[in-house]
Amino acid sequence: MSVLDVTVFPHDFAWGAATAAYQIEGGWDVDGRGPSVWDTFCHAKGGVFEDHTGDVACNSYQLWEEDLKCIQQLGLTHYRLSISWSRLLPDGTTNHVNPKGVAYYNKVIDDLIACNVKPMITLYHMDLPQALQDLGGWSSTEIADIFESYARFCFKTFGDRVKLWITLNEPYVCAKLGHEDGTFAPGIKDPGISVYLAGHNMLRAHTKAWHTYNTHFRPLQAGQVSLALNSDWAEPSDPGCPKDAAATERYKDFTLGWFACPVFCTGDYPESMRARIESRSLDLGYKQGSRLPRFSKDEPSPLGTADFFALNYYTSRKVIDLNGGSKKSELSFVGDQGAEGVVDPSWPICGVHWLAVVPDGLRKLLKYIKDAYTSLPVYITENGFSQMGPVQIEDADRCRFYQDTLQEVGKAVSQDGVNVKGYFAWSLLDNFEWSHGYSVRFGLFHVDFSTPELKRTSYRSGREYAAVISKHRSQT
Ligand code: PNW
Repeated sequence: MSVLDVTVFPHDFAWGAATAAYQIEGGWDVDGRGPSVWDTFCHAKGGVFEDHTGDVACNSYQLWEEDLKCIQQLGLTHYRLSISWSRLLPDGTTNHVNPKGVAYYNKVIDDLIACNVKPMITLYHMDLPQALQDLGGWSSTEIADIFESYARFCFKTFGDRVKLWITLNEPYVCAKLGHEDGTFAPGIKDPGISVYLAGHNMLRAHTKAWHTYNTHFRPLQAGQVSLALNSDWAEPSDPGCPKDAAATERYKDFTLGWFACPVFCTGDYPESMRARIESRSLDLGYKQGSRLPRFSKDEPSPLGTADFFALNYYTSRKVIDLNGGSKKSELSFVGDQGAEGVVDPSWPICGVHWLAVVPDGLRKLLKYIKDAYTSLPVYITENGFSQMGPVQIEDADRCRFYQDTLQEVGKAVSQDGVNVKGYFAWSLLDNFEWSHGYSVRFGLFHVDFSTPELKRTSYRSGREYAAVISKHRSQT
């Protein structure tokens, strides 16, 4: 990656890679871990490519030290990992703490710090304890307080060493794929209803956890807490068409704004969501009150509950207006949105079908976040490129992708004045890619899933990322 000008990145820039517990840990039923919704979803069969499961995954529960070697080989300054809630608290509540779970994460955190790598910890990355799903999961009101207790436990146990926290990863994906489309655990298909309830309770849970940290832990621990929001960059399919332009604004509101507006702007959902969901509920004869819940005056507001902006960016979309189409009369999230995102035929697709490679979309999105939402520092908490089919250790396309993307991030910093504090590649390792199982590889390190050793081997992109990091660290 010789052409990349690394001097544009601030001297304390966080160079990271990210993973998530269910996608790498394995050890699903050992040492007192309770099941999560993804264990149930995978074991039920039919929802995941060739019925793959995370039972073993990269076996990072036992092979953590191999992961640490990869982290050191890359020269990362930061590593983003998630805690398996049900490994720590097998039934999801602090009534039962699993000491082996506590010991595992203590070791990971201590090892990272001993190697001068700062941990960024995600409390929830799609893997709700099954015991809590049995109580209604994210659709139940009580989940927010249960999450707050879990977060408090983690802050108390690990917060002396962990200074960067993400409460929830991608509430959009968890709510939409898990409760509307049913393609992610817990596999609920309840179009147009559960999606908003789940999203709402996630925001309530995040809000409570942030306040707990702010009041009880920040004074002593001095860390920062946010939630990781995913968003595509979106532009009108036909830039001259006012309907497409309006649809694009709705698309952004329903994706990023759904969570960013309550936290960074107004304390409530975007106006467009309120208006659309309410009027469509009336039109479609839905009588059980608003499908988009209201924030109660008796609870703290989500407004101001993030200390930085955490962005997961993968791809971009061209948006077409859907108001005249078949979705008009359908009770669904996409019908409410009245917009559909499509892939521009000129964009290359990498691996998974939804992942069009559009590095400059990240620069545009960063500028949009600064202009529309907040001037708080931004961490890009996920961004990556997938491979399908035959393994290519010499992954020239992925190398080009990281080079182009980091160049765009550099422009956002130097030309657009966006305060980008760090970049986390998704992912450190090839891992369990949710409904695609192991058929899609996002790693900087290849994992050989065909042998029990699960050997990690650096892709060329891993070596090039290491070179960028080392160059930046030697120049600044
Ligand atoms: C993110 N989609 O999820 C997650 O945070 C990671 O766990 C995941 O491995 C990564 O992106 C790559 O997919 C997404 O279907 C999962 O649009 C699915 C989608 C988007 C993001």
